[in-house]
Amino acid sequence: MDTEAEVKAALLGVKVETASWAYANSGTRFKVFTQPGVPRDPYEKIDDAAVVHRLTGAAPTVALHIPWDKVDDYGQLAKHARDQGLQIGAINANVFQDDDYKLGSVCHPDPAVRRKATDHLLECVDVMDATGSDTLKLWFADGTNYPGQDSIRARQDRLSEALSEAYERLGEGQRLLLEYKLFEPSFYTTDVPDWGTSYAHCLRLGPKAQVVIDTGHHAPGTNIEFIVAFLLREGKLGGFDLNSRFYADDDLMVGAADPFQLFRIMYEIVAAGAHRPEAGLAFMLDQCHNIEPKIPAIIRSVLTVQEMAARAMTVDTSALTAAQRNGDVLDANEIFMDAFYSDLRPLLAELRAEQGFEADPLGAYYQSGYAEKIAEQRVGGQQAGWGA
Ligand code: PSV
Ligand code: MN
Ligand code: MN
Repeated sequence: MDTEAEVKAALLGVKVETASWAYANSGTRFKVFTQPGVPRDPYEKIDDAAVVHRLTGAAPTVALHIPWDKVDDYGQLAKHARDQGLQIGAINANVFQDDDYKLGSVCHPDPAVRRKATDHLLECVDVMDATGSDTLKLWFADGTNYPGQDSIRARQDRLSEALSEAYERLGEGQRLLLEYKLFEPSFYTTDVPDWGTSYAHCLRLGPKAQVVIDTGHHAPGTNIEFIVAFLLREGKLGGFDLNSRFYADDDLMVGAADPFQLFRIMYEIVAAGAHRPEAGLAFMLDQCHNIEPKIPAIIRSVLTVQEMAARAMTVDTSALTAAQRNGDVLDANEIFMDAFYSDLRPLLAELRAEQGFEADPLGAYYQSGYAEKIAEQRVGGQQAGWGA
């Protein structure tokens, strides 16, 4: 993009989806640390998401996880969101927390368990209908721990069957995103371990099925931007679960471990024109704020995504293309790095102020008294699903 005005206009289209569970207490299997003021129900999680959007102007949707966010009336919950300027984002299915799922959910050897799991996926589409969500997000903890435990091939057949049923249930304007993860909780085979497996299933399902990349779900050293570029070319990338990791599925704040990786991912998105809202890429945060205050951490994460998107937009593409064509390796790399090293926080602050949002959302949050208010009003905050 050539001018500052073009970058600003493009940035207005980059929106980040926050996750309901990130506002709740979380931890590891060793300990869940509770924090003051944490939401007691899904309504209060939406209240917190609304605060993040009011301050940043960049987080207009919030993802739900069912049954973590189970309520009697989903229409009412969606209205509660709308009244505060928010929409319900992806509906995340949860087929990993019941005792029945010890050997898997949709890939379980017992057809009765598979039926129960598939019914939950269908129920999640009902939640989409009731809330106006257009995205069903599926991650399966399915897999095996020991060689010989189950048939790898039969499990793929069972997966395919359940996915088809969920896919057929999707209505007009609704889509399914299939998330992959290398390992955990299964340690020998995982039924959707990588983007290739997810891609193959999505391809077979049809145009309403796309891959979602959780940035924490790869083997160390995996080149995620390559996966991004490839899937975008095929029209099969639906979105991201953004977070960062040092070791495995750490779920730390996006950009904390490797901001350069986030920049490289954003560059591929911008290069493909997929930062535009019409491309339908969902930039979701899937993070756990175990030891840091949650709302400020989420605000910071939203700003980090914007910051790296902004830097990616300022790559001098004509100079880069010329250098690439000339085979000028050093020049090409320097042009790329120049954009990565440019600090665009002032531009983003200016843009926010122009749009009537906070130039300094974090400062404004600390001054707003919201943290003190919720700490006083909310006693016995909810725990996200982890570590229960
Ligand atoms: C699994 O590790 C995962 O990334 C999936 O997206 C789950 O739904 C999510 O974590 C919950 O945080
Ligand atoms: Mn995820
Ligand atoms: Mn994960």
